[in-house]
Amino acid sequence: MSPCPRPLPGARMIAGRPFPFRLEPGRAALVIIDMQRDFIEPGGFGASLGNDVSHLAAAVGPTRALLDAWRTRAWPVVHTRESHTPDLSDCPPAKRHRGCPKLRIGDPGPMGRLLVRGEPGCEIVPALAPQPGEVVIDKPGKGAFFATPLADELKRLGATQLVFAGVTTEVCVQTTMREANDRGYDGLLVEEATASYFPAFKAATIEMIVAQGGIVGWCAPLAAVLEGIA
Ligand code: C5J
Repeated sequence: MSPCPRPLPGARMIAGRPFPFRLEPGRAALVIIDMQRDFIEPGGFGASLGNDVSHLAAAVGPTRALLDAWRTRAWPVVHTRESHTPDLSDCPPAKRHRGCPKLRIGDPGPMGRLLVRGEPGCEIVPALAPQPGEVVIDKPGKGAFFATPLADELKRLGATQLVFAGVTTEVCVQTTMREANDRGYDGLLVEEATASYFPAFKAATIEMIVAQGGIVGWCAPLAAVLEGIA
């Protein structure tokens, strides 16, 4: 029986689930979701919701390893930030007023106004700071395609496959992966390069993605991705 999927000349086979992922060099963008201080560090938006932010730190190093691999090869890199304009005109009241957090989006905290563009907390953590030439998408929603130029940017870059890292696994990462899937992209989530405030939710999300023959996409360990593209 022939392997599924069949290797193509020039493609790199990544040992993923539920099947090997056939990565096409230069056409696979690394999409790093919301690795912002507001989610990862104490005092930010994630902490204001009552989360234990220490769970997210583990994803920074593996994401950096992916970023280095993509940068070395000059493959496309996209960073996203969940963020709002200072007047909050792009933040629906339903989002701002949900629940009973200590601080709401736009309120001043130790790292500036929560999830507001230009504030220190809204920035991507220093280890993953975008470099010139890399795309940065400010997104008002959980999904990175909603109300953003992401699709146009991917077209400009010639990207047809998306390799995902970032936080949080079951919220913005999974939402974006599902949006991408519906738009015809092949998506691969790198397991150590994503994290959740709830480790059980991360594990469940990975299972949801790969179930039913990869109904949302693929998942693979970092080592398999680095080995596959080496
Ligand atoms: C959340 C995100 N969890 N980036 N945002 O509100 O996942």
